[in-house]
Formats: sequence, C-alpha cells, structure tokens
Amino acid sequence: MRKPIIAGNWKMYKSFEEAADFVDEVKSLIPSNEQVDAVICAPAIYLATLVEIADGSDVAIAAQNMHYEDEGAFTGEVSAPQLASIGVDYVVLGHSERREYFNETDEAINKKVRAALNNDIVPIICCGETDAEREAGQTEAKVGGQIEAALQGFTPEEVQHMVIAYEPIWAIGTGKTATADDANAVCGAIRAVIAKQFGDDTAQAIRIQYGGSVKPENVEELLSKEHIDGALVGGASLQVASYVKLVEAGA
Ligand code: G2H
Repeated sequence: MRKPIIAGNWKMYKSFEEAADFVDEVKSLIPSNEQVDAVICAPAIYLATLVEIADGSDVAIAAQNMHYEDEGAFTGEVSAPQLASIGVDYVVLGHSERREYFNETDEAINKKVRAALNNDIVPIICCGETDAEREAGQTEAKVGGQIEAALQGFTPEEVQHMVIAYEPIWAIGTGKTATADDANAVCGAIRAVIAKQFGDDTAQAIRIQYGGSVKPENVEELLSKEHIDGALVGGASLQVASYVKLVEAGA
C-alpha cells in the first residue's frame, strides 16, 4: 500500500504573512501523516519560517526548485545542503514551468535529483507532455523519456523513495483536467518504465502524483485510480479550506 501524498504548489503566490498564517491554520486541520502526507511547496524566502511553524505538525514543507551544486558562485540560487540545513523535507524538480521558462534540461534535473538524495530531501520529479505531443500520440514516449533521464544512475533502493508527478502541460492552470482514466493510464505507463529499469518492487513502491487543475471536486476520482497516489495542486491549494479538503481526500 502506497501512502497518498498531496502537495500544494504555491508557485509565486502569497505574501509572507499569508504564507505563515496558512501553515499555522492548516496544521491543526489536516489528517495525520500516518494516513496521508501533506506537503506545501512554498517560495524559497519563506521556507525557514514555514518549517519552524510546521515543526511538530503533520505538514511538510517543500522547495519548488534548487540548484544541483552544493555551493558556488551561482547568484540567486539555493542549494540542497542549504535547504536541508533549515529542515526542508521535499523539493519539486523539473516542473514544466521551470523546463519552459528557465530552460531546465533533463540532465540538470538528473543532477538535482542526485543532490536532493545526497541531502535527504525527497524529490518530487515532474514530467508531462504538451498538447501537440499528446495530439501526435507521443505522450508515453515523452513522459517515459523524461523519467528515464531523471532517474539515470540511481539504484532501485534510491528510486523507491522518490515521488513522481505526472502533469500534462495542457492541463496546468487551464481548468482542463485529464480524465481520471487517461491520467491513470499515463501513471501506469510511468510505473511500467520504472519496473523495466528498476524492477517490480521499486515500481510498486514509488508514489506517482497527478497534477493539472486538480481541485476538491475532481480529486477523489483521480485518487481512486490504481496508479495515482496523490496530487500536485497549484491554484486549488492556495485557500485553506480547499487545501484541507484535498488532503482529506487522500486520507
Ligand atoms: C500544475 C499544478 C501544480 P494547477 O502546475 O503543479 O497547477 O493545479 O494550477 O494546474
């Protein structure tokens, strides 16, 4: 049995005060992390404070990105050891917005996954196809290729503890959601790619989220599917009531 994982990806939203109040409020409202992992992916400058507010609660705090080097002359960047030093538990890697607007490559994402593991941070590795790729019937090839590249060089034991997020780009922030069956089929295909490379035990252990216009109204159906173990949620994670409903659906 894979424990569901619901992650709110705030992207570049919320003031410091809004972020702090949100975490303070949700920590008493969400179900126990024995049933579901509740994660908040916050802007980098708020992470240290949010980790402190969440301390001792069932909310885990995640970064939305990081650099793959431990340190160096990389102005404006944040490293895995720096995130680990303030107690960050997860990091989102390879989100389509980072691939598109910041030219993140599969190779860089692979290095970031290594840096995350070296620092005991769980990577949430994103993959997904564009509308054109989907129309051309290339979804599984695209997504499978991204996952193979991200996981290159890792052992089955390492891969088991990672999280994958399948986010069809055409469904992100558009209000369009993949049908639960379509999303499940792609998550199943990702699991098959992992089984082929790392074996069945690893493929059965790794958690795969769906992301792309997930909201309280559609989350239950998505989570009811065999290969969907959670959700990575943008817009609908920004309000406390909605975030709590999403986490409750995972419990
Ligand atoms: C996809 C998702 C969160 P939204 O980016 O990662 O955003 O739920 O707003 O489509």
